[in-house]
Amino acid sequence: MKITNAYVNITSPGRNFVTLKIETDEGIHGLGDGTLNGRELSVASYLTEHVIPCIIGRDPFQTEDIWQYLYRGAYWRRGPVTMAAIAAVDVALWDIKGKALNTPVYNLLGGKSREGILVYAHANGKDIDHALEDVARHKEMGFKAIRVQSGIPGLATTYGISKGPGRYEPAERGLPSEYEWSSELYLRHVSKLFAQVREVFGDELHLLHDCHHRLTPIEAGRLGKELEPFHLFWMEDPTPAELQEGYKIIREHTTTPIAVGEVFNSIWDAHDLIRNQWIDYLRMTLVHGGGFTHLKKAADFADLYHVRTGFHGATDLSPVTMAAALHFDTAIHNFGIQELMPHTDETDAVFPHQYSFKDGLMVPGDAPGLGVELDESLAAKYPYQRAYLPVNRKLDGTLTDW
Ligand code: EZ4
Ligand code: CO
Repeated sequence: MKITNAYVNITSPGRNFVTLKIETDEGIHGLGDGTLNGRELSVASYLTEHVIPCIIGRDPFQTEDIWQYLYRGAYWRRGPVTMAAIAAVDVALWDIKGKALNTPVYNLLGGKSREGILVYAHANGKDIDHALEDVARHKEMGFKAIRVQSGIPGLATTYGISKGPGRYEPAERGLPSEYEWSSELYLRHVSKLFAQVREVFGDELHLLHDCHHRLTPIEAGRLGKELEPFHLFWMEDPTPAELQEGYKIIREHTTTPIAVGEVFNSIWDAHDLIRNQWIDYLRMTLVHGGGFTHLKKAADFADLYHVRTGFHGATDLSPVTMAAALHFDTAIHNFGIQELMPHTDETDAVFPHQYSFKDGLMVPGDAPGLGVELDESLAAKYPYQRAYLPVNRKLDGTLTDW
C-alpha cells in the first residue's frame, strides 16, 4: 500500500480543529488530529509545507520508520508544533492500518485489557453552592469521577469556570482576554470546597482538581496536605514542570496523588518525574505527544515506575483524539483514568464517531481503525475563527501562568 495524497482540514464547529486526512492507493484513508489550542495554523502550515511532501509514496504500515523520519529527520527536535504534526500523521496511519486489517486499533496495541474506560467529567460553579449543584448533575448523569473547580472569593475570573450561562470553553474568540490570579485567595478557598463536596456526596465519588500550573512547589505541597482528608484521585498540574525537580518538593510534603503533563510533548518532559516517582499520573496525550508510536513507549516506561496514564481530554482535543485515546486506554495495562469534556453537538456532527458513554465508562466501539470520520461538507460550513487561551495577571499586574 502507498500513501497517494494528504491534506489538512481546518474547521470551527464551536471551536477550531485541525485534522489531517491521509489517502492511499487502496482507497483506504486515515484521520489524525493536529489541533494546538490558540496556535492551530502553525501546525496546519508545518504539515502542509513540510510534512506532507515527505510522506507521499511511503508505505502507511511503516509507522515506526515514518515517525523516526519526521522526528530525527527534522533535526530540530520536539516542541508542541512539531509533535502535534507528527502525531497527526502517526494517528492517521494507525487508523489506516486498522481499516486495512479490518480490526479496531486497540487490537493492534495489545488487545482489550478492560471492558470500559473510567472517565472524569468537569463540574464547576461560580461559588461552592453552584459547584455542588454541578457535581450533583454529573453524578446523576452516571459519572463516577468528577473534577471540581469553583470561583474564588475576591477574584473576578477563575480557570475552569464559565463566564456566562453556557458551558466552559477555555479558548475565547478574538485576542487573548486577561484573567486575574492570587495564590493566597485560592489557597484559602480550595479545602473549603472539597470539605463541602465530601460532606454532601460522601466517600464513593472519585474527586479530582486542576491547579492549572499556578502554584509554587511549596504552595502545592501545602495544598496537597490540606486536601489529604478528602482523598482526591489526583491534584493536577500543581506547578509548571519545566523544572522537573520542583515536584520532589511537592512529593516530600503530601500523599495526595499528582497528575501532570497536558502540555508535555515528549517523554523527555517527564523523564525525571517518572524515574524519581514524583508523579502518579502522566497526562501527555496522543495529539500533543507524537501519537501512538511515542505514547506507547512513554506509557510502557511509566509502567515500570507505577505511573499510570490520565490523558488530557478537554474540548480542544478533537473527536479524532478522543477516539484514538479510547483505543489506547482500552489496550494498555497501566491505564488510570481519561478526561472527558463533551464536544458541542455541532462538533459531534462534523466528526461522526463510534465511541460512547454509559454508566461512567466509555468504549471506543469495534469499527475497524479508530471509528471516527470527518464530514467535510459539514466542516466547510464552519470556517476557522481566530481564538486564544486567556493570559493571567496577579493582582499587582504581574503576568503569571494561566
Ligand atoms: O486548559 O485544554 O485539564 N484540562 C485543562 C484544559 C486546558 C485546555 C488548554 O488548551 O487544563 O482545560
Ligand atoms: Co488541566
